[in-house]
Amino acid sequence: MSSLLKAAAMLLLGALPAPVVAGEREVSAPAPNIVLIIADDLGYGNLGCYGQKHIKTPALDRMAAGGMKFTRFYAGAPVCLPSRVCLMTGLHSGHSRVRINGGGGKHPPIHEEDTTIATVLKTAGYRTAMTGKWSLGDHFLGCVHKHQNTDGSGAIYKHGWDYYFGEPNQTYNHSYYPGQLYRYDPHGWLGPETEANRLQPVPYPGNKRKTGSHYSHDQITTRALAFIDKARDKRFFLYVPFTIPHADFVVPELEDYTRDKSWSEGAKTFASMITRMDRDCGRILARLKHHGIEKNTLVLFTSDNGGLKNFDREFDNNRELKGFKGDLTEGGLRVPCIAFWPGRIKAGSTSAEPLAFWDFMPTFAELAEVSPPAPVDGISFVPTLTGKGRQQSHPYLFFNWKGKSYIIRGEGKHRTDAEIIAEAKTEVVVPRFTPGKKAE
Ligand SMILES: [Ca+2]
Repeated sequence: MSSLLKAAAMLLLGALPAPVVAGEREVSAPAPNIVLIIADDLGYGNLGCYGQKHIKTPALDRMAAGGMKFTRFYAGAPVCLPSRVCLMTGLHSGHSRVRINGGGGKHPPIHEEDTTIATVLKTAGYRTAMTGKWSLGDHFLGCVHKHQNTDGSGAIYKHGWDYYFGEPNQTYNHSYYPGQLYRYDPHGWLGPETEANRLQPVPYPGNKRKTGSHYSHDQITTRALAFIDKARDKRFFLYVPFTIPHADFVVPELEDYTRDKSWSEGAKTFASMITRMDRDCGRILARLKHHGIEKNTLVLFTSDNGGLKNFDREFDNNRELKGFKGDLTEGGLRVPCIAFWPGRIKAGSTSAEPLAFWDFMPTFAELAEVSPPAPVDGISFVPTLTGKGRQQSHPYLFFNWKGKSYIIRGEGKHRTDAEIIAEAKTEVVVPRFTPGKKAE
């Protein structure tokens, strides 16, 4: 009897068919929501769960205790913009199209033909939202800065986002009391509908760059939480690129535990910024639990590049790792990464699998049951997260920055540096993503 006839017969008999029929393919769990939080310039040693002795990070420590901590996880590059391009496209910096950072308020945008994680997840039916530092394009219709009020290739609406709140320009993010942030909400989920191809300024006339009434990090957090409230009964991808602890070093109030320390005001501020961000990560996790969706939500926390030289004397930002942000070294590239998914990820587990920013794309595509774009440099680390299936390992991790290459060797056959560099820097043609169900 065919399964259809069997089901019809069971319905006629008033019996409910069992959800999984023995001998047939197991029905997989529904695709989870995904929340990806990244800090800006947070070092490998800046969290308690990674050995930090002074800065208090209880929420992220709890997240690690209830989830998985990665000890060999790498950003895409040692600075913000090229690292985030790797994250968004699944390509390492030998293949990604934007490998420089820019500066002075001018930054090269992601290309229009680059496919982002948001675009891929949107094709799988996810609602996609970003609150924070985009960095991958600062020319948008609606921006108050004249040179930015144009329609550039990095415009958010061209890269799969349903909702945005923040400041797209990388440099302007580093003011914590900006004159305005921007919202993009064409569906009107968190306020009046905006136009579909432009940002709408949210002015803060009381803000004077380093002082003011509206601390940008708090504004970003508020929208992230509001989006969870709004999207809780839908499948969603929430990307929260926080701006902490990048300079300026400014915080509304110092944390109590810093007050009696002999640290400089700057160090007290730096520690207080990280603790503030930690608390807000805890609020995001609490909000998921409050809505009863934490067991169907994968939350990841990481940082966009290695830790800073600032306040290293007080806080040993990168522990024993050599170098800092901007360096093509372990200290410039290795970052904390924590994954939390109750019931699916074993609590208190640790993974030393070498993984990198370009692995998010194929991991999220697998969870969403769609194909990642091709070609892609990343590998899915779903087997590591869930403990099911065989984890493929990278033969090497490749980084290119300012004309120099850095190779981290993994498993597999021996290759010389020259062979790896030749392979990793071979130009690839990246076609537009064509959505499709994952092959059986
Ligand atoms: Ca950064």
